Amino acid sequence: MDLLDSGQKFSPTQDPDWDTVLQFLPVSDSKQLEKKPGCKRKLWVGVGLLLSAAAVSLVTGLLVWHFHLRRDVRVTRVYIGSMGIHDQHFLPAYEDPGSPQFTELAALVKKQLRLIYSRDSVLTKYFKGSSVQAFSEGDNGSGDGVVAYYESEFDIPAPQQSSLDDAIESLEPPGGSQHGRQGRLLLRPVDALKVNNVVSRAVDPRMTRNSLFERKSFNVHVREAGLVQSPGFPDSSYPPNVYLQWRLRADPGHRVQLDFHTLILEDDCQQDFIKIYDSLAPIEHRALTEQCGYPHGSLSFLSSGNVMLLTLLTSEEKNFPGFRANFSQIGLSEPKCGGQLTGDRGSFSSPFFPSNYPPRTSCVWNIEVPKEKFVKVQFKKFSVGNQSSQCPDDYVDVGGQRLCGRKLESTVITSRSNGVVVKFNSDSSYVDQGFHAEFEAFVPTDPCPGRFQCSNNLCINRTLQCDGWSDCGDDSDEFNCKCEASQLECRNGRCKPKFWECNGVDDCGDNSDEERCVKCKDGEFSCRNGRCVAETLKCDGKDDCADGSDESRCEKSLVLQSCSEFTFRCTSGRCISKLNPECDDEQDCEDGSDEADCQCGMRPYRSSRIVGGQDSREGEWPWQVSLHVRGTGHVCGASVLSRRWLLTAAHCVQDNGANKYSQADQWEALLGLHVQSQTNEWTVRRSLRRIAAHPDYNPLTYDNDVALMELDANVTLNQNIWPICLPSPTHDFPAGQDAWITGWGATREGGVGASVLQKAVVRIVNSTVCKSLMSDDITDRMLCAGVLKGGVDACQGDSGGPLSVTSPGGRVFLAGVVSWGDGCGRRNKPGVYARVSKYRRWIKETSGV
Ligand code: 4AZ
Repeated sequence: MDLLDSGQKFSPTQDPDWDTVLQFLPVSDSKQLEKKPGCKRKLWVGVGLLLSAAAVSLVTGLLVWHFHLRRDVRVTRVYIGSMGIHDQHFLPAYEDPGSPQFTELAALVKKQLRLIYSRDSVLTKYFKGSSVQAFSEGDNGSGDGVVAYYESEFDIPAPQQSSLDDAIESLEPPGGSQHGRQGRLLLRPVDALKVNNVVSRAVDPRMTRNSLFERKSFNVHVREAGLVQSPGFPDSSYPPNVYLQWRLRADPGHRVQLDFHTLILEDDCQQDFIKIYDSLAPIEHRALTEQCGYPHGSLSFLSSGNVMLLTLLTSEEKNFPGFRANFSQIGLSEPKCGGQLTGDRGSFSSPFFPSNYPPRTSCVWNIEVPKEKFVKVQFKKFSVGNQSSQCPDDYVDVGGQRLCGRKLESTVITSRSNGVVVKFNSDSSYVDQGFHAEFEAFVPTDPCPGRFQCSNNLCINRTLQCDGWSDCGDDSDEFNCKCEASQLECRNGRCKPKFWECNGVDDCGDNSDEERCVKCKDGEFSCRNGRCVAETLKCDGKDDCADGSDESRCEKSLVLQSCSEFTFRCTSGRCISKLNPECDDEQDCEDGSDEADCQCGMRPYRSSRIVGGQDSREGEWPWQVSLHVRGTGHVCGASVLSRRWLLTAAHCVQDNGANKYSQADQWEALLGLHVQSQTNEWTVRRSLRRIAAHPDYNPLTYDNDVALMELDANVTLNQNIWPICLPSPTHDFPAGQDAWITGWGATREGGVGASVLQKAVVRIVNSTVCKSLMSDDITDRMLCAGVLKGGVDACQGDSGGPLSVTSPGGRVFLAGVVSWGDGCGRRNKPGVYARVSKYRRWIKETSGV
């Protein structure tokens, strides 16, 4: 029996529709009956009565069946497992299921399983048969011993399934693998195998779905590096209803390494997913990861031994591009983890960081600093297993203190002597990215010389104390502060710049900076022009404020009598009251113009330099363009508006001495690019036909810093090239809203550009606040965004690129074009962007988009 080819077994209790059979009973429609006159009416009444009687008997029958007969309905349960056999040597022929050696050992394994099950009355009674899927070298990698991967099938009355599960689980103690480590003899006959680590688990129900009509497995040796990909990749989507397995084997004494280059599946893991196992069989407690959608974390995986299983399951609907992954093998002893660390400072990481650590790994670091000093260990990145109080799975232990889960701010632990032992441990399933830590020696009497000591033992510059920002990560630098005259005192004791009061953003964190600003009375609405009108007049279709602001944020759209700077104008000239109605998948204008030209702002395959950013995933920002000056390389960013038009910054296309940047032939646009100097099948390189900088661009003030670029030929849109939506002139991007910046610019002020496209999230900054922060150089055609605490910003080389905002409907709009700033990532210095909504008309007139 090969379960991969045997299809799903009938299992009524797993069928979610099972108890909803009654919904198919005929329903009589009383209204219809009343409408028919005379004898027709009687006839219908008769039919109705008959149908009702039939329905009642059907229900009764079903209930009788449900409560009595169903007891006899038998279901097939399949368990999957592995068995360590330590009196056998692994033979190369065991890799081939067609070889006589495979068949011979498989027969012994099946016999052994039958014997194991015979010791339990439930298992013996319902056991049907076993099959062996594969063998691998013994777990210790020495070539001694063999591991067999098998499936066992049981045929059992439906109500007794749980007793079968219990019996299977009780074959070995919880945690499984310790059982019989010494090689307990489980079989008395002469052909007995010496087995240990017998582990069985019920198969993941998704893997036995009825609809799976193609089940296939592939054997891959990873000695020579190569790649695996889903069927059809990259030209077409993966097929529906398949269950595919790739059994990856490395040489003995090696690990399998699997790095995903692309992974784009349906968002719903119940439908399509990949699952990777540290085993050759899909045994749950050896699962390393399960992924679906468009994952963001590290996608590099390592096995603990020389085997790994990659599975792909797909459903009927919504099939996506799939995956491509590189495989290779590396020696089991690489890299060395743990060891002796000495000196005043140093750093260490979990094995393979920033790739995921392998399962079943332990490392110990002995840190020793000069006598009379103590040790401070600071975790810069930490993502180790699940957060729980006991940390029973994967953990880091620092001097007896266990840490697990995800730590967003840096965590600091100090010792009470000049030495500390740090241990790392990963269990047999579900791996994570791990950690990166630094250690430092300090004098106990003066732990932060010349600096402020946070409650969490971090040291920060004294100037950062009481500046309104939490620099310690635990707020301790912002407690017990005396606010200066230029600061407002929040209720929670924090001090914030005065001009942040009443700016519509909760800067204090307890909203106290926004509470004392209500200018209108209770029951009144405050208009943007400062007027107060009765709350009841809001969204009534009339412009009561006289600036339209009482009609601009309405759930339902009303056709208004007058237009204003806050209302959306349909092509017909009529205005509607709904906020940002364009491309929200609901028709609001009578002429449908709010939903015209909406093939934009979606990642085609998602169902959903930057300072302080992180690598983006390929295809995540399909409107991002890299503009290259011929012979120089990347200079600026741009956004795709259509198959033919790009939008960038006017300051990118100004002549500069001998460099004629205003001329189209100087430039090359790279669309669908992810890594600089690495093009692939989705990348399109285009020359420009025309550049149109905004006629009112001011090179001194950077006002109107936008330029359109026409490509020499239309591009074909693909999964990595897609237009972003343009906001209408009245589109509102409120202060405080999240926005994304993307680009290949410098990763710090004065630094060099990034190779992989970077992304970072910033917030729209209130214009009044921005004007005071940027010494009034901000015009109404500019928009500020940033993280005022500092550290996250666009920088040189990001210019011309997009500031993208995701609308509630999931579409992405181009809120701004990266323009200028006071340095990069400085505190209280947001980035300045050209406000795209101000150029909607000019874009239409110049490009037709
Ligand atoms: C630049 O030089 C640049 N921090 C772009 C953006 C910012 C600063 C400089 C904003 O292209």
